[in-house]
Amino acid sequence: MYLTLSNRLREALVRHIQEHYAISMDVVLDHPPKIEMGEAASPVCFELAKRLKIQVQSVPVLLSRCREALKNLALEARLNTESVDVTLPVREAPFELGRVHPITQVIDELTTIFADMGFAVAEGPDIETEDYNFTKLNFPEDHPARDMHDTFFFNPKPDGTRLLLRTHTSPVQVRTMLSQKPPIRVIIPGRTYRSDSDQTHTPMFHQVEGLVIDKSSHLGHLKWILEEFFKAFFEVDRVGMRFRPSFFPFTEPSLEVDIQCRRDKGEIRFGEGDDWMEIVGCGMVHPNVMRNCGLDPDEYQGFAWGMGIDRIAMLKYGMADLRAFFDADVRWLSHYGFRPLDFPTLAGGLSP
Ligand code: 2NL
Repeated sequence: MYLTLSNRLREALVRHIQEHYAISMDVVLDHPPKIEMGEAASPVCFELAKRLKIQVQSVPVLLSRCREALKNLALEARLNTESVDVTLPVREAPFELGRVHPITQVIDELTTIFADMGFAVAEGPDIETEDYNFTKLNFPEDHPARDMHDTFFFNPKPDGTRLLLRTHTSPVQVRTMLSQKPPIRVIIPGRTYRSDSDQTHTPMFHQVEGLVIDKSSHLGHLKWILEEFFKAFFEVDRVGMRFRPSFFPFTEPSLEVDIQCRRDKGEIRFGEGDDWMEIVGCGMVHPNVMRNCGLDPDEYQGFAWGMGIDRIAMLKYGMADLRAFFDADVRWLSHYGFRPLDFPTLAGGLSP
């Protein structure tokens, strides 16, 4: 073990040892600053102790005294040089400087709204099987969504099956139905992936889907849920809705929902005006999907819906370009981001 001291410290230590332990200063100073205390330490220490004219029981005792002396010196030096100016203004704490991404904020907002209606949040993996992403959801084998051009597939496994990046959050509903007994009331917010890239599409985007399964759940319930959601989310007292027939492989009947809006010089207001905006797809869960997920369609029925989180975030907070969401530009985030402690509550107003 080496004990290496700067001259300044050595002198201070010498002074300190002399004052506190009455050890001759000359001897310590005479000694070279590097003291070896390895295997050959005992003769050195013995010699040192003899020359110091004190009773040193062991090397550790000497070392711990030195260590203590050094600590005291360091503390003294800090106390002499440091000062606290209590009149300075308070600096912003780091958590005040950070910002919550609008996607995270919107997920927090919609989770709060659906939680108030009794929905749980379910999560699942981003990497899925073809079976959970397509087959169990009643996609025919030759459906275009299964195409390499639209979906990110991994290389096939020896048994021929392929993993993929989920193209929607529906596989999580499949997992929920396979593992839970109805009544089921869940929402699934999360990342989804499609091979698509332009001003309104990014290869990774966010979706929230909802699923309700019980003995007699029907489209009337769905209509109420969506209406309450849109009123709470867009913070308006009323909102007109329009249901149009549509098609999805996993629902029957399938519907597309428009909400009433007014487009005014680039600004959009919901719940007024005579324009419509398509915002959500939905329907009654297809009996084939129920069966594929272990539920008897003669005993249970339910509905599901899905919408884009990025899109409703852009609509609510007036952000024009989707691609900026994922550029990780701190300037964008400090402008559009939210303060971390302003989390959404229904009582306090969803958005700050
Ligand atoms: C859209 C449409 C939709 C669903 C998602 C769903 C999930 C299961 C069964 C049945 Cl497990 N349906 N989800 C249903 C209808 C529409 O999303 O346009 N999304 C952006």
